Amino acid sequence: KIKGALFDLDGVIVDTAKYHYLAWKWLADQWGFEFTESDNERLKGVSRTRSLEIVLEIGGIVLDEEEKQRKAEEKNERYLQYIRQMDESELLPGAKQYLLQLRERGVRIALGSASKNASFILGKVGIAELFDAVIDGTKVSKAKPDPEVFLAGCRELGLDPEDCVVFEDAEAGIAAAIAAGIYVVGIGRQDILGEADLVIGGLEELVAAG
Ligand code: G16
Ligand code: MG
Repeated sequence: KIKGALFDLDGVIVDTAKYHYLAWKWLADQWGFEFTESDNERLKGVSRTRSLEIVLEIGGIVLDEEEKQRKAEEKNERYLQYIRQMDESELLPGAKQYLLQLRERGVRIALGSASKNASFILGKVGIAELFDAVIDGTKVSKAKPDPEVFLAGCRELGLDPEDCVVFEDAEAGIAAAIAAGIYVVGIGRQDILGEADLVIGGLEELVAAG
């Protein structure tokens, strides 16, 4: 029986990938190269710093450490302009209902996200109080596929990994859950997330299943 559930944020609870995309594209436009939605797939679940490195690689641009830090900050400022506008309507289908169902069953809930803006976003969409623990990019040093974020989540919930389940939309996140020894449900496409123990289209399928 499951005692704890760990949720990724972007792609599982909200679709912030579109705002990350717009903010990175804004930087790419300034540099004068094309940054496509398919390029953006490579940034999902990846830390801000690593995302910038991928974007620079796509554009063939070389920056020193100081410039990289400045550009990462500029991207984040732009991203914040989008997420400041977020509200409950941006929750993905079934997300809130499923969290409420789990709470009714006494399952403890943690967030396991790479984002440094995770707590802010949970507040904006009005579900911060549904989480017993929030592990995000401000708390971990090793990014997914390292298991650190999910192991820290289990620890904060006071549960063993084998009593928990992870919900993830990114390959790196699924690899992180597997490395942590946690049962993992992939949210998205079977052909991309085949490593997961189970793949579903979205949390609304679990709400329907009851
Ligand atoms: C999310 C996104 C990534 C983003 C990362 C860091 O991860 O999927 O694209 O680069 O957070 O975000 P920030 O710049 O806000 O710190 P997750 O783990 O929630 O899917
Ligand atoms: Mg994700």
